[in-house]
Amino acid sequence: RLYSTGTLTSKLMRNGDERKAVVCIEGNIASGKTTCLEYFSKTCDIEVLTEPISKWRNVRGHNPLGLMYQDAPRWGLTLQTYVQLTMLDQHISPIMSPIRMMERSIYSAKYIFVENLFKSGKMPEVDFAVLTEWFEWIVKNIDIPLDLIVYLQTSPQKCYERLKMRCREEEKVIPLEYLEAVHQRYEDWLIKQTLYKVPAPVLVIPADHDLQTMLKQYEENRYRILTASN
Ligand code: TTP
Ligand code: MG
Repeated sequence: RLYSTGTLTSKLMRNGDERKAVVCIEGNIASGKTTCLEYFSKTCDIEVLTEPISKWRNVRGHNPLGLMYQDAPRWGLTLQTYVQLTMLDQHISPIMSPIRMMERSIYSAKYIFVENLFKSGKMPEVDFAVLTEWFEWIVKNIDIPLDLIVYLQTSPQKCYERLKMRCREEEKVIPLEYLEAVHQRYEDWLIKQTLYKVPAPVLVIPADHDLQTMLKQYEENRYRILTASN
């Protein structure tokens, strides 16, 4: 069923709840987060923040993302410090519409990627300690609005196929095992909920399907997603 954003907005107002809703799209590398955001940005009037990956590939002429994939122990801290800054910058930017959707969050940067680098022995303990201090200071002192996490749940194999197909230069070195590790961390965080505090309710959408089926599922979940703050 189709719900126009206008209807939803007036529904929110009628309920006397004018709070703006923030929805984060989460999932493995190449799980389809950007496609999901594009679908909603085209079909309703919401604010969509795409991931600042172009910044991670070019900060004043340097490419921390590429450096990290070439030599994780040396450059992991550099990349993750910058990822944390750019995600925070997005989280605290003024919300311009009743509903904001964004790709990932400061939480997955820490809980998935930083922890994975450290646990797999690719990040020195002191780098991990400094990043963790920064992260904890941020979430303690800065308000990060978040109403719903949409988890695009994939198999690592499917992400591997999509990653190979899209062929992002920096990512050519990624082995299947890396996607398996990221997947495991996501499952522990958002499904088993054993790892860390989950900062918002989680909506799981199975995301191994072809594009047509995925779009249909987004349509089916539209209402739930767009009324995230209720
Ligand atoms: P993703 O955030 O997974 O974005 P994507 O565009 O690949 O996903 P989708 O296809 O679902 O839209 O990752 C972007 C790249 O940045 C990827 O190579 C993983 C890397 N990355 C890190 O190394 N550390 C981090 O903290 C984050 C958030 C990403
Ligand atoms: Mg993307």
